[in-house]
Amino acid sequence: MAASPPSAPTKPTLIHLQNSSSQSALWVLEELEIDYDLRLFPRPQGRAPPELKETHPQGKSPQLLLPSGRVITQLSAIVLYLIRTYDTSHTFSSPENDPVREEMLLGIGGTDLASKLGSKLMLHGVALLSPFFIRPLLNRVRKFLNELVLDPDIAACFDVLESELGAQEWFMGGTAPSRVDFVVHFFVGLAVQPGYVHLEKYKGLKAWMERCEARPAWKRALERGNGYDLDYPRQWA
Ligand SMILES: N[C@@H](CCC(=O)N[C@@H](CS)C(=O)NCC(=O)O)C(=O)O
Repeated sequence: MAASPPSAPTKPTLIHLQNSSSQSALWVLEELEIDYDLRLFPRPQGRAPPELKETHPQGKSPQLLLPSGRVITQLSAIVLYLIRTYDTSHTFSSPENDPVREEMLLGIGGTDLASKLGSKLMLHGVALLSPFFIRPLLNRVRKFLNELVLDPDIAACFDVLESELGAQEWFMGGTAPSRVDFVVHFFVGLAVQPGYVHLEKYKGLKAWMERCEARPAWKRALERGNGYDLDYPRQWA
């Protein structure tokens, strides 16, 4: 008997890399309580395995594969797609949300913070992994750049986020996290887990992180994922 052809997928598939921002996409899928498939990948030496290029030329995570064959990349776009498609009761987005403020917060908490943290991590990695005899010199350069640009810029992002959150539970108000919370959570964690930023100074953000991580959907996402250790320098050392 001829084998029946493989059935077409009917649900989205998340490509999830260990210890990465795709944990936030997984969190959203769990919040929405929809049916999805998960492909888990380890992160050897911090890099994505080559299989991720089979579905998108950049080979990064997260990727959301749709039954139509469309591949969505970029955490913020994936979260936008998921909420627009599946959040029909507007739990995670209100039609009254100010889209300009939403983009501004995503820019500060995602793009700005991401670029400075990326540079800070890169300098840290170079200093840790370089031959011992040039390490003192690299550490001096690292200290200089951290003090001159990176730390003040990162602190300014945190100051703005703290003030924008104010007394609200969630960045866009309301009673449940929004796209801003889902995306910014990763970058705050990326600063906090290696000890670059201490949340003692940011009482609102500290309580907000705890609120995010107390959600049953976040806990389920952690169980379904394959690890969420963002202290990359400790892993490199
Ligand atoms: N701007 C992209 C960033 C994608 C990205 O760089 N993802 C990282 C994980 S957080 C990755 O795949 N790194 C593995 C590698 O670069 O090899 C987004 O928002 O999704």
